[in-house]
Amino acid sequence: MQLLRHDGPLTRQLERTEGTYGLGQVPRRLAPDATARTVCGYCSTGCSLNAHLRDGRAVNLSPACDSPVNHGMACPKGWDAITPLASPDRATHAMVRDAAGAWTRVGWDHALREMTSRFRSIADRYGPEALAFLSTGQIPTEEMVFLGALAKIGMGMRHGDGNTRQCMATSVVAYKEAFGFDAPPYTYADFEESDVIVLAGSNLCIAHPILWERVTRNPHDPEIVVIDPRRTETAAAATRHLPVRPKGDLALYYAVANVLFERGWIDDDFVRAHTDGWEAFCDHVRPFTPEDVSPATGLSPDEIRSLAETIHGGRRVSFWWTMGVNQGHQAVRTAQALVNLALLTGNIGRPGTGANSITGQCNAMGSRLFSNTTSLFAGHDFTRVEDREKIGRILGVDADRIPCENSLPYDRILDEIRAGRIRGLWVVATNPAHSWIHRSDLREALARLDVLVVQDLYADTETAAFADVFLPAAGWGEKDGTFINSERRIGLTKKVRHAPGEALADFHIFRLVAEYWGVGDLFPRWRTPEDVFRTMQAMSAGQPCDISGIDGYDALEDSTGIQWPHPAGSPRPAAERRLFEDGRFFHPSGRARFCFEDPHPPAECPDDEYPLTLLTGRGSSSQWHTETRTGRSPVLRKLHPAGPWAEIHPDDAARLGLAQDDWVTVRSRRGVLRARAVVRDTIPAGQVFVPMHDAQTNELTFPEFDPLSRQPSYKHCAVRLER
Ligand SMILES: Nc1nc2c(c(=O)[nH]1)N[C@H]1C(S)=C(S)[C@@H](COP(=O)(O)OP(=O)(O)OC[C@H]3O[C@@H](n4cnc5c(=O)[nH]c(N)nc54)[C@H](O)[C@@H]3O)O[C@H]1N2
Ligand SMILES: Nc1nc2c(c(=O)[nH]1)N[C@H]1C(S)=C(S)[C@@H](COP(=O)(O)OP(=O)(O)OC[C@H]3O[C@@H](n4cnc5c(=O)[nH]c(N)nc54)[C@H](O)[C@@H]3O)O[C@H]1N2
Ligand code: SF4
Ligand SMILES: [Mo]
Repeated sequence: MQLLRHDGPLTRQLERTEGTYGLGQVPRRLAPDATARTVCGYCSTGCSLNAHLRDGRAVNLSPACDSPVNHGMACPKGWDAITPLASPDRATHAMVRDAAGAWTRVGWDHALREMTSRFRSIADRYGPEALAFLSTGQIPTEEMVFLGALAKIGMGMRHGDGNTRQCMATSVVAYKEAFGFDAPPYTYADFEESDVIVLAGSNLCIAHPILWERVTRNPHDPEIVVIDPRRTETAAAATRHLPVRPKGDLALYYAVANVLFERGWIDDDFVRAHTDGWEAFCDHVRPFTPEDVSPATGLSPDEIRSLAETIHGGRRVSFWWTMGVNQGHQAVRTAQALVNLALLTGNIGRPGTGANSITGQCNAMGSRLFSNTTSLFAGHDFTRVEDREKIGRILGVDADRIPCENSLPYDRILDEIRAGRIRGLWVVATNPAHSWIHRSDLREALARLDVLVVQDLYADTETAAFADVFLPAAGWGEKDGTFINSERRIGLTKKVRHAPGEALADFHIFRLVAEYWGVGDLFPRWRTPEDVFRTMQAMSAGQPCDISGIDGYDALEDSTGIQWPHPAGSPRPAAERRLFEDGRFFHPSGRARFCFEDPHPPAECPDDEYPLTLLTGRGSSSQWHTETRTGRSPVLRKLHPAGPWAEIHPDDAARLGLAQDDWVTVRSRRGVLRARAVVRDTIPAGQVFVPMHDAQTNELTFPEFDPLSRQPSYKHCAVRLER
């Protein structure tokens, strides 16, 4: 079978390295019956897994015991990660839509010509700004680098963003402003070394089960405070639950700071030596007394004071947050309010401390640093000429080819599509027609495009339904590369089986698109992911995320993953490291900054017509997002209730005469969801929780965004229930 008719040097080389898709061949570098260490491709915990090969393909997985990440543990998704890959409905061939709108199966040559010629005619007519891409936190960093370089330097695109906007943008901005760089400071050992653990808007038991296992290994009998409107699995297992009113966090953390100042419970020496802006912050929080904020937070003044006392009483206090904080209308300031508490009390840079944002996807951290979307490679700045020149030199391209402006954020890219100014879109490893906030807006935008290219493992996703060209991709386990986990650990993920049919690694798809676009020679040194890794190392030199000291993939293979930074010439890194041990932050002054702002209510609050607040989030540890992968595993499907469900307080259920398991309609001003009622007092009266895994959920959500991070506020809108 001939892979490609196009006869450039890259395609010829690709055929040599991949063969005719290499079906049945032994993956490179591995013996046919080897056990290969790899990193899980679902969540950002980054569990180390052993893939057990028979005749050259992985038949089973087990958690690695010697890993400092997971200590021999894995959650159901990790154990069963092969099943979705082996599913018979994997996409095996490229497809294009015919004039009648039906899919036609085509070869790569046809699909790539179709994609590049249609993109080219848009660029010729409207300029390259009329093309954009949306990518992901779920492919190896090397693939992100290739896409970022190809799209923005090779093809001249200006705009490209990723699903990390839906997820981590808030933490990125919060850290950049507070610390001077997007730098989560912790190492997972901190979960075991704290005597007080504050989990804000994080359902660790469900979303990061192995990190919760790390908490349970803590020998210091820690106080575990969960701040979440719902009594989640995590809250139920904690020592204290503070059922904050939705979006009451900002006022709450300011009130805690107020108490700390009032009582003189701040670490004066640390604050004076290592921070800027604390006096102004002290003035700012003065009006936020526990009494005043009690209604907005839904907590009693005593509960608020007691939280301050607990923080003061702890010697090693760690603050952790996830989407309950990041997805909000004032999310950046809320994340920074937690950072401020850590700074005020000197709880940073020591074991068991930190202001710690937990990431979501396996490689969200890779995307934040290397996808060339919101920042230029390795945390550089598109708008700085020195940065463009440095990156241009390393890539061997003229710095003038690198955009000198930042990309539009995701929601603005959609606005541009609606306005007809972006006409061609390339969607890689994300399913926004399900996951985007108020998804009907996005679906309407997708329908307006001249050309939509979707690159995925499966052709039946909600987003692929809108595509004109579909490119079949190899998934996790079917390609090599690196992921960066929540604690900044870079680990190798490996090809342990072959992708089905003609599906190719995203890496190779990008190389082919480069060649078909006529810019294959821009990246002559990038034949393998490891070549790109070497370039990433060079780009990172001198940055806070410097990884120039890692001796390529061999060093990663010989270790249990290496946390950044590891600059060239630095000593062999310890297994666990945290940042800021010397009290120096990344601002030029070396000091951290207090950042703050007055709280205000979300745009859509409950009223007479829609009297309930809708919260959304993860439903179970066996479901992953839009369920393209986990939905294909019979085992994982058995581990959660079938169909959409809505968690409803008994009082709200009684008012409607709803019983357990009854069908209920959840209606917002924008759409409806039919779900089974789960009636229980784990949710406060006046609130409803719906998992994000059903596509209808985002029919309901209200498109409000944090003004600084442009992250969607998925966890607040008004709904009503109907029988
Ligand atoms: N099983 C599974 N694990 C996953 C994922 C998955 O899809 N499935 N996805 C991964 C990804 S990408 C991410 S980003 C993480 C997300 O991990 P988490 O953020 O832990 O998960 P969520 O359920 O989205 O939200 C956490 C909690 O925020 C609460 N919350 C809602 N509003 C507020 C509020 O105003 N204040 C506070 N304090 N809390 C609030 C919700 O009740 C919810 O329990 O999970 C990762 N892990
Ligand atoms: N209501 C509500 N909505 C939410 C959230 C919420 O809490 N509430 N959370 C938001 C958050 S935090 C996130 S991160 C997003 C996630 O939203 P999405 O990114 O849309 O969700 P996924 O299902 O993970 O989509 C990943 C897609 O990539 C494909 N894929 C997987 N691996 C590969 C690969 O190697 N290559 C290629 N080409 N494709 C691959 C999968 O088949 C799937 O179609 O959802 C957001 N949406
Ligand atoms: S906790 Fe996360 S990284 Fe670990 S096995 Fe589960 S999904 Fe994979
Ligand atoms: Mo996420």
